Amino acid sequence: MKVALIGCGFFAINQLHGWQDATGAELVAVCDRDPERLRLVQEQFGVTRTYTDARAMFADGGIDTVDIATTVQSHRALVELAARHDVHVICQKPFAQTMQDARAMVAAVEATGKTLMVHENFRWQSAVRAAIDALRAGAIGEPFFGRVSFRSGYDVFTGQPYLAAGERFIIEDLGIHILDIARALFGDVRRLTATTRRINAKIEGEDVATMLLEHKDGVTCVVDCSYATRREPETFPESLLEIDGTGGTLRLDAGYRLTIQTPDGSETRDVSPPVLPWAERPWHNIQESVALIQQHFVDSVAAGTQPETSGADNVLTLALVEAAYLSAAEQRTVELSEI
Ligand code: NAD
Ligand code: 89Y
Repeated sequence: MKVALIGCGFFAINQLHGWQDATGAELVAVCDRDPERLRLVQEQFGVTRTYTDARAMFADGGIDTVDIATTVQSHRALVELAARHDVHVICQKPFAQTMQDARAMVAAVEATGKTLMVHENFRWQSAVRAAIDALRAGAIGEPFFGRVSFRSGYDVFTGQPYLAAGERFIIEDLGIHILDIARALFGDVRRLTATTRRINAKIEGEDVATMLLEHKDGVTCVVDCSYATRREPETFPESLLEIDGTGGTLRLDAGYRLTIQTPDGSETRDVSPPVLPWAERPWHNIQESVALIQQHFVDSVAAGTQPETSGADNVLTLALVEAAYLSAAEQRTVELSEI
């Protein structure tokens, strides 16, 4: 699979390493409208085909898949451009600024018969995946309660300054991943209630969000996110889990400790992610999930199957984001059928 990447910014470095490590894929071109970013990436990764304009890159051809690693404002135009050139598409989260844009992008790629995946990688973090696998294997029976929690005081604004400037912050940027983990664990959602707060006066958007999800299969789940929580140990970027089931409980605690308790006893496993050769703490958890989701994409296309976080699937995660903002603004429970 010949892969081209658009948007050589802060996070794309991980994706470029992921492509170098992937089996069955080759990075053939990179594009960034900023020539300086392009130069840095060309030097680091030795890619010879470089472009400041995505249209010129597609016009030159020789691309099977485009990996869009830009921020959300450019996603729709780039996904539709890619669809016009009949290539498979990966698009970073948040997929779209509106549900209308998200649905239009899904339709545009669907019409070509190519594969569209949203780079929704948190469910691929190996510790989270260990919990998903245990739950799906029935380790604690039928789940009826869940808590998916991400609370941190880590400074994300130095690396990603745009996060401080948006009217929306934590639900759109980070909560989207945590909501997606809830979907991976408990399936789709019927209704949602949310509250938000802004604690950090130096940013525009909300940095605390607490959401109550009623899943269609009967699970009640609390999804709580904060970038205003200063505590030791600092757990960035760990997602912590507590799940009660009819046959036991499952916890993913700080330090990547997975505990499963049943009437037969309690077992705790260390499910720490590896630190890949190009990764660094504390980001290694996210970085490994980037490599894993990209390999999953290559394998899905080769097998002719849909990736877990296909465009159509991710529209349902995006709907939770929209429902949470609507719920917080109108101080009411939102039915997902409204979104
Ligand atoms: P960034 O601003 O550092 O990088 C974006 C790059 O895209 C910039 O270099 C910019 O010049 C380029 N660009 C923008 N529009 C372009 C266009 N039309 N054509 C060519 N180049 C263009 O942003 P970032 O922090 O790297 O974030 C990128 C995306 O990754 C965001 O959507 C963010 O939410 C997401 N992200 C995901 C994760 C994750 O774990 N999945 C983590 C961090 C960031
Ligand atoms: O942009 C965010 C993401 O997707 O994961 C963590 C992050 O970098 C900061 O919240």
